[in-house]
Amino acid sequence: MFRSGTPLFLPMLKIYAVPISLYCAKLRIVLRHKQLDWEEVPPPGGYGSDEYRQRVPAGNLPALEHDGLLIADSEAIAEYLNEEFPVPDMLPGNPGQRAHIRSLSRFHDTRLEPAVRALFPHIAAPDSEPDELNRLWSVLKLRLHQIDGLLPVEPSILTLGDCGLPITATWIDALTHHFKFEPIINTTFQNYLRQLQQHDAVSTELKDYRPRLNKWLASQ
Ligand SMILES: N[C@@H](CCC(=O)N[C@@H](CS)C(=O)NCC(=O)O)C(=O)O
Repeated sequence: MFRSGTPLFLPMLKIYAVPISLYCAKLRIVLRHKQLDWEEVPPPGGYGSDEYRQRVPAGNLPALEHDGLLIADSEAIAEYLNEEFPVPDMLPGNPGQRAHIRSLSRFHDTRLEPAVRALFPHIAAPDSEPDELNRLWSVLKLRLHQIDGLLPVEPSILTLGDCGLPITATWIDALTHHFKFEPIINTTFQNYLRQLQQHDAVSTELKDYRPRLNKWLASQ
């Protein structure tokens, strides 16, 4: 069944991605939820290569090629997909509700996830700078505390604001074990994550992603 005005030939969605990338996993949740077909390819020339930068000047992953367009940044891609493939709507509601969804996304991308990423240099040598590691862990705890007030109470509809959080929570969980810290994800956030997993797009992605991440961490 085609929407009226939809051409019979639908250009393929091509995603530049690497399997372990957090933001690529976030984007796959959007693609899965919208039941889209996509082709996932590694960045030409490799991650961080000049060849990839010639194609995608920002050099980051994921990037999307579709219908002559090239877009980098998971959130810009997600919003594009939501407009191009509007069902199911992942940015629903009135302007205020949509602004809430966007603020959750922004908080994830600019505050919570960077606090996780700041820990990456410590993964290979967890005992080398304990004070710095403890400091970074406290920042992450603060970010988790701050996000509480932004979480939807009933995430019965999966929105763009939700898609990064289960992946980042998977990282936090894995790093908690890796660094041998006490768990820091509180009950409110845990309940929210449990409800998100009712969505096939989230549970399917996590089923693939969690073991991949654990394997990668063990190899570091
Ligand atoms: N805000 C960007 C962040 C993307 C990002 O940091 N991607 C990582 C991989 S998970 C990356 O490409 N890092 C290398 C770089 O930025 O050059 C997004 O949402 O896509």
